[in-house]
Amino acid sequence: MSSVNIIEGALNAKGLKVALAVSRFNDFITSRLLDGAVDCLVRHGAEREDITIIKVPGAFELPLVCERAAQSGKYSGIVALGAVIRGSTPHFDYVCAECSKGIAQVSLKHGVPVGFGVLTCDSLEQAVERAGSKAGNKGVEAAMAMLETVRVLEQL
Ligand code: INI
Repeated sequence: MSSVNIIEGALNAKGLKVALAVSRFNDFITSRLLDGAVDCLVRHGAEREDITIIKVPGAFELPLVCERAAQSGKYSGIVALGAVIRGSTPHFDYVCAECSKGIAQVSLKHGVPVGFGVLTCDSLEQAVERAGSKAGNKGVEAAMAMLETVRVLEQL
C-alpha cells in the first residue's frame, strides 16, 4: 500500500518578516503576550530587525491594521495580540465579535496567516493565567500557529 502524503509546517522562523499588532488596552496583559510572541519568534530563528510591532488602542482596531499590514505585502505572517475582559455591559461581545471576525477575514482575503492571540476572558484572573502564568502564554501560541501556517502554505 502506498503511503499517504502529509504536509506540515516546520517551526522555523529564519528569514521571515513578521508584524505583531498589539492593543494598548489592558496593556499589563498585552505586553506579556507581546514579550512571549517576540521571544518565541527569536528562539525559532527570526531576526529582531525583521519583527515589526504595531500598537493600536484596543482589540477593535486590530483587524484594520492587520488588513493594512497584509495588504502591504511586506510580511510573511502577522500576529494579533489583545485582551478583551468582560465588563457589566454587552460591549465585550461586540469587541470580541468584530475583532475575531475581522482578523479571520484578513487572513482569508490576503492569504497571509494571522495568529489570533486575542484573549477573550470573563475575568482579569483568567487573562493573567493566559499571559504567562498557569495557562501558558497565548502570545507564544499565536506566534507558533502563525509560523506553522506560513510553512504549510509554502508547500500548498
Ligand atoms: N478593548 C480591548 O482591547 N479590551 C477590552 O477589554 C475593551 N473593553 O472592555 O472595552 C476594549 N475596548 C476598546 C475597543 O477595543 C476600542 O478601542 C474602542 O471601542 C474604540 O474604538
